[in-house]
Amino acid sequence: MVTAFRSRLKVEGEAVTLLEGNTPLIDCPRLAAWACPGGTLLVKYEGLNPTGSFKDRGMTAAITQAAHDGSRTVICASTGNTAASAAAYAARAGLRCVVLIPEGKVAMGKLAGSIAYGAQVVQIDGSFDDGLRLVREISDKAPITLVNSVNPARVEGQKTAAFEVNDALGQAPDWLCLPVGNAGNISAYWLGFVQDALERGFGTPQLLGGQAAGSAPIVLGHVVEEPETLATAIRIGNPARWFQAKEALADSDGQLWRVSDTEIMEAYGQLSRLEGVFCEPSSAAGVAALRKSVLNGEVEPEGKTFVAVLTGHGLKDPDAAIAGQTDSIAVLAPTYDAIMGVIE
Ligand code: AN7
Repeated sequence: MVTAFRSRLKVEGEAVTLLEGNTPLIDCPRLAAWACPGGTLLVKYEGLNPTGSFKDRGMTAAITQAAHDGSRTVICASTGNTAASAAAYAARAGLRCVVLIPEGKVAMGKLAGSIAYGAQVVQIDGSFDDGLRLVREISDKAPITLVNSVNPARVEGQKTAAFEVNDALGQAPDWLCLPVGNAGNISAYWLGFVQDALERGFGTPQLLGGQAAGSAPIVLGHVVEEPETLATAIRIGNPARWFQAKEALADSDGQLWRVSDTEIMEAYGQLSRLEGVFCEPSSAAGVAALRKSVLNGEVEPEGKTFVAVLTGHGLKDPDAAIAGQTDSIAVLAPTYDAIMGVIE
């Protein structure tokens, strides 16, 4: 667990940790010129956590608490990153881990993680939302601990990201931009910022969330029965922390945008091509929402500081990066002239 913050988190037990957290906050001036001209844009590169996503912050806390409580088995439903993270921390604690994933909708790097860390992987012919309903029922009826973000320890651990942003900037940013799926992360950031405001006197940012257009229940105000998006991590139609996300958005005077897959993939491409920062498609939804809000005149970027949370590493979803691109990579004769022929 992010040891420096341990005393500020409501979690009991000897830490089950992979030394998560302490991720870099990277200044991205070229991306800022594209997304929020006149403003400063920094990205919190959460893909550099041990299993490649922000989920490790909450998972170290949830598994620490589960082990302390004497649990032998943990379970989660997942679009992929929660599963990989739960699998790793359960392995570290010697607990059994079961993960439910929607068949065919989990990116390769996430599935690889869950398998490598030794979880029991169960695919369901259904959505993430079906999976979450099932694991709630299973954890109610059987002695199995639920480690989705409805578990309060998850949110405790995830708050550390807000503390780190404040530490790095010496104050809260004006805006915090992030993707919204099951809405655990946006809820946790808000709790973290509010706690830091009380305990250390930092201000609080306005929150700016992005939901994929085909999976935007909170923006639309109703459950989406069959969510669809290329950003499979946030392919969620009935978020568990819907109410908390609404509250956080209202309390922070925030905004929540619906961004199309095209807008998400554009932001995803700009991040890696303009700044050398490779995230998975879902992670770019916060940047896409920022650009959209600026283009629509709803956010005035001049002189403002924006932090965009990049929730997962680009290598989680190699298929998204190479889709349609491999055919254009020529195979040449291994000669000087052939190679120079395409460089010049
Ligand atoms: C890369 O792994 O829900 O709004 O089961 O993997 O806190 O759900 C993942 C979510 C954003 C959305 N970016 O965060 C799961 C899962 C990435 C993610 C989100 C997820 P929440």
